[in-house]
Amino acid sequence: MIREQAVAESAATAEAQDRVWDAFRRWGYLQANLDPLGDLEPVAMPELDIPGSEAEAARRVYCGTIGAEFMHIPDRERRLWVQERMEAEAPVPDRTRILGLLIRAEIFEHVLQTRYLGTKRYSLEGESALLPLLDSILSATAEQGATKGMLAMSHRGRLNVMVHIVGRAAAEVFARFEDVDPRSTMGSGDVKYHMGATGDFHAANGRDVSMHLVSNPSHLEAVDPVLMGRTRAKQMRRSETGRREVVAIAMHGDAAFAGQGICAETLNLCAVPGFTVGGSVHIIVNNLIGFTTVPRDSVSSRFSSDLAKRLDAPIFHVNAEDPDAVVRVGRIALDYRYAFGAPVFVDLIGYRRHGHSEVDDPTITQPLRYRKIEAHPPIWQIYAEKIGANPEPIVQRVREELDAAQKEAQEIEKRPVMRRLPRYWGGFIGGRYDASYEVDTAAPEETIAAIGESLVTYPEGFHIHAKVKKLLEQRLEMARGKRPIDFGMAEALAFGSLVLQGVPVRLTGQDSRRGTFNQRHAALIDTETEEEFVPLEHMAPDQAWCEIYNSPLSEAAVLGFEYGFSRDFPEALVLWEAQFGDFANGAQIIIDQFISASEDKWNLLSGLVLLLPHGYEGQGPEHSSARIERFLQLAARDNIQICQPSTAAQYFHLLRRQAMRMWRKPLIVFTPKSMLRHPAASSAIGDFTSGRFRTVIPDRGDGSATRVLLCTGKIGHELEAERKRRQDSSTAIVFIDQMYPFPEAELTGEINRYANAREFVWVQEEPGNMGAREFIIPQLERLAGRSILSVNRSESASPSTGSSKAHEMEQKTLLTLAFGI
Ligand SMILES: Cc1ncc(C[n+]2csc(CCOP(=O)(O)OP(=O)(O)O)c2C)c(N)n1
Repeated sequence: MIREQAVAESAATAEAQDRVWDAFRRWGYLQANLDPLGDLEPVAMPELDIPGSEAEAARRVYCGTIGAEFMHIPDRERRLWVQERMEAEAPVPDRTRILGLLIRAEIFEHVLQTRYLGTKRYSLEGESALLPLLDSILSATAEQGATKGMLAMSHRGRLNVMVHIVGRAAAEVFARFEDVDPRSTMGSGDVKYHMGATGDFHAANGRDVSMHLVSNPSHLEAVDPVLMGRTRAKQMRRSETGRREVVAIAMHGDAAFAGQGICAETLNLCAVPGFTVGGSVHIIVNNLIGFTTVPRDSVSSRFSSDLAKRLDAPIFHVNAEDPDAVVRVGRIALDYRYAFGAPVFVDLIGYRRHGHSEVDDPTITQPLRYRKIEAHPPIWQIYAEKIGANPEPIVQRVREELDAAQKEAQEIEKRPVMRRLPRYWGGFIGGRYDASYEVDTAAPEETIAAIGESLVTYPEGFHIHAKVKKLLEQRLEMARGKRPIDFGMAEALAFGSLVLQGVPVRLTGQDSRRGTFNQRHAALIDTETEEEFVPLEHMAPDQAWCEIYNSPLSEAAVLGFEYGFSRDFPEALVLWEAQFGDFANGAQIIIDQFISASEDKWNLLSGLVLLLPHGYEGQGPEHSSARIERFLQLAARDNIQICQPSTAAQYFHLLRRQAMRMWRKPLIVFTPKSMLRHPAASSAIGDFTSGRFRTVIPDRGDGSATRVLLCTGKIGHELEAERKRRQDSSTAIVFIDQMYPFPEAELTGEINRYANAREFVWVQEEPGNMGAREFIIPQLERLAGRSILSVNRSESASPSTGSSKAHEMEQKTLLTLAFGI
């Protein structure tokens, strides 16, 4: 009886103890000592006002300099994992290594400050524990078998990280402060704190991890999805071992992480099959300020990391002035990534010693905080004292090393440092277009027939949807030359022929597996089981891979991801599809900052394809225009290609050309909607088995036309129908299927055929302030040596009318004017 009572009592005690610990596991981070300057005050938590030794023990674990947020994770196994690591005894770190890194971080900044007074470097001081943190994470990755660390970060501490983590020579970084010979860089290059860097990290266990810091624009956080896409591509290059070998580490500013929507979009990719990288490590370099703005004005919750709570991921807040805790958290975070293949967050809370850049005076906006900071010793001094080390010899040695590097920098040639591309870029080039790059893109008839057969083949017993079955039967007839080939089939033939040739294909976009316009059906769905079968993955045993994924409902992150992927898979055809071309402007930063400018700024190439459904069909202002005008405005020095294939065969050749040429340039394709199945845009099989992509489709007439209509896309087919209706034999219609690089020779040849022409007219569906007009008319006038008339919708603030009746009237008027101004 007494024994039973004792058992019951001890069970009750254990339960009570558990309740105490659970309270701290759940809420302890809100009372943790996280801010070196004490501005982030503990939250009053009645739940934690618990007396007793058990509470004291729990408080020591959860309210010290680490605040762990993990009780929101639904998976018990993950919670227990974090709990065990937090409640285990803290391992003793290599304090000499930590002190060395802290000193290096700050002396590096001091040398820059004294030698290059007045230039911006975005000092890491106040957050120099970032170096031991990265060191701890990367040393752990080396132990876990990683060979490649992919880093992304913004301005803060970037030069420091380049030298001490990525392994760039300090002299090279200093040389960039000496600036470059302006004649070597006119019109191109970028500032030093945006450039990428490649090198080796020397892990604590003696192994090297090859490092890459991704080039990024000033637009904060825009690089995040690019990092993920690049990581995924590098992982895929290593097949099964990829996830273990390549790790993505993203650093964020606290204000930027809370404020920029692309962070949410990118985080949402983390567990989606087509986009996962097996867990990324995120560090918020949290100095509790963004330029001049304090957290009160930049985030609506307590921590800027709160966005991360949308994921089932742990968040470790850590006081940057306790480097032992910082490196401990780094190790836990990295091990978590490997244990669960899932993302993890470290919120490194420190301060910013100087202004936003070193030319800003922070005492104007935060006088009190900066008074505190001025009186506050640097982290390395506090740490040296804490561990009883004499830092002076190390300080001296580091200073001498950096002084020597600075002298060396003056000897380094003052040319802009452009990135060297990895080996797999060996067979590809950028630069200006040259006609010699063209290749044959036709496919033999037997190949078309064989692809056709595979495209309509599915496993026995597969229950196919009746509508899809009919479509497949039609496709088989197309492949056998019994029916004209439409856009959907042309694309499947392009993909199929490429994978058979060994060229991998990756296409993502919203609803891309079926196709927004019900045109693709890349995946067949069993009507009884919903099992999926992708014929393009089963063409031949030795084919290349083919991945077609539905993406989350994001433009910026998904396009950024695909841009990143294309950067590390140049031999693949990588495509991103917008649901409607209009939505591409949600990814405008990626288009402006990466796709159109990365070769110019960073010497980085990409063969990414954007498929943008475009055309005026009466569906209103939001479903009409992919904004041709904007892409044309971005075009210069052959940086991108801008095309609108007018037929299915043209689309087929364009896609194959993109993959098969050695010239790697982003390709913007305005794709059709209603014309997808239109007979006028369908092509005979002979156009696939011979020919190439034609930049200009000349009129079929003999050149006697007196009126020449020049256009691009759907309107051309409507003009042809109108000409037929009018039985007009004096009007020629010329399609410009490639607007950029401008097909100068082809158009000159075509224009010169019309010696009798009284008028040349540019016809477009778009309003006068949109479409290709502004770009193309001056070019045409230059070639024709005369003025070119224009037919277009009236100038407008929005792309189109919302009324389909009004649309029809406008379209009719366009056609009438085209034939008879
Ligand atoms: C998208 C974007 N908007 C505005 C800016 C201008 N800007 C540069 S740094 C900065 C503050 C960043 O603060 P935080 O993210 O906390 O990083 P910190 O500089 O404090 O390390 C701002 C607003 C920018 N670079 N990018």
